[in-house]
Amino acid sequence: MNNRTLIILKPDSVKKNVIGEILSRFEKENFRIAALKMLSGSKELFEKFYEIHKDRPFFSELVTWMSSYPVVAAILEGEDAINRVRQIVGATDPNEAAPGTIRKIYGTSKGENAIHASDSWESYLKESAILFPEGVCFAG
Ligand code: IDP
Ligand code: MG
Repeated sequence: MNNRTLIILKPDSVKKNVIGEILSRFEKENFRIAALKMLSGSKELFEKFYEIHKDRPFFSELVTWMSSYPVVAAILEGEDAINRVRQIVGATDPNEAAPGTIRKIYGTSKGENAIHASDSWESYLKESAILFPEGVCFAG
């Protein structure tokens, strides 16, 4: 399966007041928003979410930052969603991201890079179970 993915508009995007702009970009790229919420996640929630990075030097900074301010999480539905959304999102470091990608437009640093997007179907299943345990609100 590859027709859904999960994104998080990170604290920097919410602070910059570009939630609508970024969601609109995905709608224009033919994705449907299948679930959507704003949340203030705890450190524990983001420790679980980013568990794969627990031994990386930036882990503590990342978890503290993600839990420091509200974020917006969404499940996007569309053909080849995982790969297409990662392309639209761009490289982790906004300085290295291709022109026109969300991280190039809105990101400021490798840490504060505007948006998260699932990197595989397995990641999507894990991430959506954490952030949307109630499931999607809409399909099709
Ligand atoms: P990705 O989000 O492009 O998949 P990952 O390497 O999986 O990038 O890292 C997860 C998140 O951790 C990044 O989006 C970024 O917010 C943060 N991060 C990654 N590398 C660094 C770093 O070197 N310094 C600070 N934060 C980082
Ligand atoms: Mg990643």
